[in-house]
Amino acid sequence: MRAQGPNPEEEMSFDRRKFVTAAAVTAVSAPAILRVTRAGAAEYQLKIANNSPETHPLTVRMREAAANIAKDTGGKVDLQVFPNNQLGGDTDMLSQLRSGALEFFSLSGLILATLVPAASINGVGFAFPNYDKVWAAMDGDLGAHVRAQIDKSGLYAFEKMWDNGFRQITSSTRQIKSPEDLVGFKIRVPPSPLWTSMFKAFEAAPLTINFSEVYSALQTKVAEGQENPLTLINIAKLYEVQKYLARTNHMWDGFWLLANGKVWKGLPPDIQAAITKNLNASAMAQRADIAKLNDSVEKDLRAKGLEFNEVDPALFRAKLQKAGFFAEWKGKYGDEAWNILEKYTGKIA
Ligand code: X2X
Repeated sequence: MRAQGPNPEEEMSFDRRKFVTAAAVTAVSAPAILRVTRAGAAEYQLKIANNSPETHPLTVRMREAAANIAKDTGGKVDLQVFPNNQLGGDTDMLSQLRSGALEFFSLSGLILATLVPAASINGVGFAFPNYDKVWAAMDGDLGAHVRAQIDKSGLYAFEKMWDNGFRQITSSTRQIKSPEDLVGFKIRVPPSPLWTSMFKAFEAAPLTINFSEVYSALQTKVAEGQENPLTLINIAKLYEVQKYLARTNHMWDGFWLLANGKVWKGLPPDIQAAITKNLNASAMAQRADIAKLNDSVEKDLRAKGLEFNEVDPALFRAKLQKAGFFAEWKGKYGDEAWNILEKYTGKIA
């Protein structure tokens, strides 16, 4: 080491070399996160992507995080935001994340379950009664359990999940008032075994379609209906191609903010700290945004012509129970995980 104080220029280029070498020996597909650029330009150009429109709180708060990360790192990190499936549907973006072509990505735990089976556990039908229980679980032991599994998959998950919401069923053809109305119903579901299993248990006809294709699938009537939280239904303008909305609250769904594991581990600790701090802070703000929107979005959607109806969730839950849905998924997750879930939700089945 030098006897005198380090020259900042030298220090920086030493770090760069070290980083390039580490990336070259560990990464098969050499995630291209480092650009040696002119003085003053960002050292780390990283991409973060999602499936939600520009005005959705998920995107708005990602942009906020990116701006704060640039500020906190003195411009060293340039986190470029690609919202609204600009880089492809969720399935594509997950592949890109795994290969390192994409560095950061928010993904529903249920879809992540195609890679990390434990990650769909929060979506078990009618498990969560309200947000207090959701955040206690996901910020607590249930989230920790899932994150440990994500870690083993070669991805990295930040501590704070982002909200998608409690999901509701929409339809262009018929009102869903009781479980019988779902029989034979052509409903789009996201790519995830839990979703397909649940709507098969309702005797519906689930079609697996990425969100990037949902609007057109509904418009062309390939699918009669879909299910999503109110805020997304509103912001993605699904009311333009749907007539009815049933307040089923059939599951809570949220986004894990994920990083490619090798890319993440290759970043220096101070950069990691700045990214972590700001992504987690923006996640908390994003949850509050959705909570606020939840107060007004129903009125908004009604005004746009969507016809709402309430349902008795007990009837829907009973149908799942009778179909063996809970027993099947308890078996898949295992007793340990199921017990952690029920610690927060109370006895599910
Ligand atoms: O695909 C969906 O429906 C969405 C946007 O809610 C998810 O990300 C799971």
